[in-house]
Amino acid sequence: MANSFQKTLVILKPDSIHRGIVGEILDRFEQKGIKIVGAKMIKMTDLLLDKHYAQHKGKHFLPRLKKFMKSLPVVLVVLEGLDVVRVVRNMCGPTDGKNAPPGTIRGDYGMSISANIIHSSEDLKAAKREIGIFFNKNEIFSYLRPDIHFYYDDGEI
Ligand code: FUP
Repeated sequence: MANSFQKTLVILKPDSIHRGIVGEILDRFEQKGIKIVGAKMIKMTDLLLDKHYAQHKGKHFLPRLKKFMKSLPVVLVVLEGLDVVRVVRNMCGPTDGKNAPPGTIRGDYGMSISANIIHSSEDLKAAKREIGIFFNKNEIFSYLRPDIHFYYDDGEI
């Protein structure tokens, strides 16, 4: 597999679970030609959230955000694909669902800046850090999805 294949972390937040749209959202990634290489459901803890949201330490919205993120379990997913960090960020859309364009996940499902359905890693460095917070190496899988060649030009992969 070419080097520019990347992995990114997606978190389906408590509002996704509450609203029963986890499957629909994962379906979008699978249909885009992005591979699921890790998945689990967990209940967030303060320790995990403090690590994950380290760059937001001290921000006014953090206490509410942490309360929200602990309100129900979340589904953690590692996705793999060409330029997948950027592609998945674009699919999620801007932070505030009210500003997110139709066609994006936040634009199609959300009206909130805090209950905003989904998290995806901002860049490759963040993706590596965030995957390391939630997944052991043996929880991430490498397998062939036989249809994957149909999503790319031969020269791309
Ligand atoms: P994003 O990268 O789009 O997920 O957004 P940020 O990293 O800027 O913010 C992380 C999370 O903090 C968002 F998903 C929602 C929450 N947040 C708020 O609740 N209020 C704000 O004003 C900004 C962010």
